[in-house]
Amino acid sequence: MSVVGIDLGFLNCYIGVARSGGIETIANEYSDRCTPACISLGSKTRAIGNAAKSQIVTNVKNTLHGFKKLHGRAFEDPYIQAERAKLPYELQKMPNGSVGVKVRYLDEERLFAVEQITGMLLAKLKETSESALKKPVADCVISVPSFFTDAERRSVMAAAQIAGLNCLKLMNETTAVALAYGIYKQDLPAFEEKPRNVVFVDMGHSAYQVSICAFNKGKLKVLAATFDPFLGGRNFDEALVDYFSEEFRTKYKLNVKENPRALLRLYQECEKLKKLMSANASDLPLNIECFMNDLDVSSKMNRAQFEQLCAALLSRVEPPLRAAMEQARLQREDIYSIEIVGGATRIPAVKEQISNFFCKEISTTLNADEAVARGCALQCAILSPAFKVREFSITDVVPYSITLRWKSSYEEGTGECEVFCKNHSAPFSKVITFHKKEPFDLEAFYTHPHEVPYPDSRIGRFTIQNVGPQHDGDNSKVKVKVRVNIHGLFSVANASIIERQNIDGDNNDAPMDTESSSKNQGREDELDKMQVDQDEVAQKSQAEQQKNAVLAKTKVKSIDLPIQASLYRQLGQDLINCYIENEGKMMMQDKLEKERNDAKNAVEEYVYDFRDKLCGVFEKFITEEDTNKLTLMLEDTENWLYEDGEDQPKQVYMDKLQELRKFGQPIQERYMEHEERPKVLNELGKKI
Ligand code: ATP
Ligand code: K
Ligand code: MG
Repeated sequence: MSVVGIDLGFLNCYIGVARSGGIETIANEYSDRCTPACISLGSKTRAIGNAAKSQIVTNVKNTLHGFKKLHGRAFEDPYIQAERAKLPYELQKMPNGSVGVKVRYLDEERLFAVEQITGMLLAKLKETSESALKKPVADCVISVPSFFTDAERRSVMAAAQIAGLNCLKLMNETTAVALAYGIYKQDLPAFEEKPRNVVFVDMGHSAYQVSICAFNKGKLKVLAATFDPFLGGRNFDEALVDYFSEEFRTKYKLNVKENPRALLRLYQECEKLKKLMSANASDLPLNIECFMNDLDVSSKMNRAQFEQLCAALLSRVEPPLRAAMEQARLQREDIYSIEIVGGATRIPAVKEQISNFFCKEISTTLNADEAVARGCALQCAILSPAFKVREFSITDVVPYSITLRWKSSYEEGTGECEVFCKNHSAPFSKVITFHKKEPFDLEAFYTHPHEVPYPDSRIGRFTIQNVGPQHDGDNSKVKVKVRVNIHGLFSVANASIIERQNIDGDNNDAPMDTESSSKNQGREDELDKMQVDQDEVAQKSQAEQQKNAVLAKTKVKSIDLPIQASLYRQLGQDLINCYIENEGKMMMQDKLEKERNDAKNAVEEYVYDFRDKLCGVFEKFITEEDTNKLTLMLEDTENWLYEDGEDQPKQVYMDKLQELRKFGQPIQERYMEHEERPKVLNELGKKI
């Protein structure tokens, strides 16, 4: 079984794998360990990753990038509408209200859901892993930003399913980094000692995330996770693009923003310039040939100007750091080190902001590009039963507080209760007891909508079914288990009704309710008890309850209740299955197209090789007349490849190759025979 971790970046994806020797990141077919999050749809095939990136400027409307944060959102979402105005390809509303892209693919107009797009990317990463590991890959851990809401997480899960991946865990990016940091540290404080507090900062292309983790030997606990979901390298690129567009407007009378190709090229050049400015403080040139209207443009900038231009962005570095320290209730002197990752933390002014805030040097010992993928691979190794890895326990946090609301059955209005506070440990389960006579609804939502970078605070509605009064007409006691699971997803995991029965009734060994004696005191409270148990503990306490059964006066039976869940922006499994089928078809199409191209290339190669040999090694084995005839035939074939033979079915190329071989083969044989003869004679000579 293979163990794979995927950093699903906004711009750059990496794959970590666990092998017996440790964790490594693997390279794709371009010997590149970074696979661009880019997909280009063509009239015959899809290009994914590096091959797609090179088509951003040439196939503007059908080359997709920057789609990571289109997940789990409604088309009308203000974020989506803002992105839509800037993206060079067309976003469109899906029938279910979520986000899709409209492209031309296989010479037809097609609409793809964002889950399908990310599914294509993940399928590519799966394929890259499989060819590196030389075995099938399904189990994996995929990274997501710590600020992703349930809807966004579920949407990424659907994409994984479409790609044929079995995602064992959606792992928060900064937590993956923390694991990559901690697992090999030999000198972490012992279990009972004061933990080592480390700050992790990740600024990528699209987002900025901070977390503070407490480490002890064999464990890490996230204390706080904060973020600016809208601050990343792309914002710095945008500042440069705006600046130069304005300059080119006055200097060259060009309207860059109206020309998508020119704008994309300017983005690419500005990103390069930004990176150069990280290494060099002096004036650096920006030159673009044939930029617009056959005009070459040029300008320059230095680091000081850049920092001035980006002052507003740079001022956004500190607040999440401050918030994280406040939420973790730590002072600067409690921090052991500050570890930074993510491409945009290479900007000197960003680093400076961070180190100034902590009054401390920052550490860059982690691999800034690969730490997330490595952490995910480590997590996958820990979760995989097939892999031996050092024990390491990871406790993450709930990013936003979650509240449950229910309709009260005995009074007007509703009741509600916060079930998870911000930064609460996760994964985690809690049991809540209700007293109800009839089925009831629980609505889960984010308590403080303004804290959530998402316009809708709904998580889902859970209907607890089959609830009725007890035999005596009293309210029934219903236990509901709410949970934030390993992926960071909230759910009502199960519900059961506790039925009291007269002890003289039937005589089975149903467990008895030890709490029944105190039942009458808490009666008016519908929600009388919230048990707070970590998962394992919860299971144990249930077992203990059963053991204690004899103590009670009444007998109780616990019956599981069906729960009908309707999750906000959830894709139905039918739709996902349909996407899975479609992905399979597209993969098949890509495979056939590749085979067709390979067959065509084989003809071309044969032509070149044959021609070389005709006036080389074959010369002695063929008459001049035949040489001329064959040369002509090769020339015809070459011309055919560029004209009528440009675009033919695979079989046509195979037949063509066969035909050429009919002429080539006899000459090749004569030649080989000649080559072998001296060797054979030599061998014979030795024997004699
Ligand atoms: P996200 O984490 O938002 O999903 P990502 O993981 O794809 O995005 P990274 O690969 O961490 O992003 O970082 C890419 C960003 O880092 C780009 O904006 C890139 O221009 C920037 N970057 C990379 N190297 C440098 C550098 N030397 N100086 C400045 N910026 C850099
Ligand atoms: K990345
Ligand atoms: Mg990243």
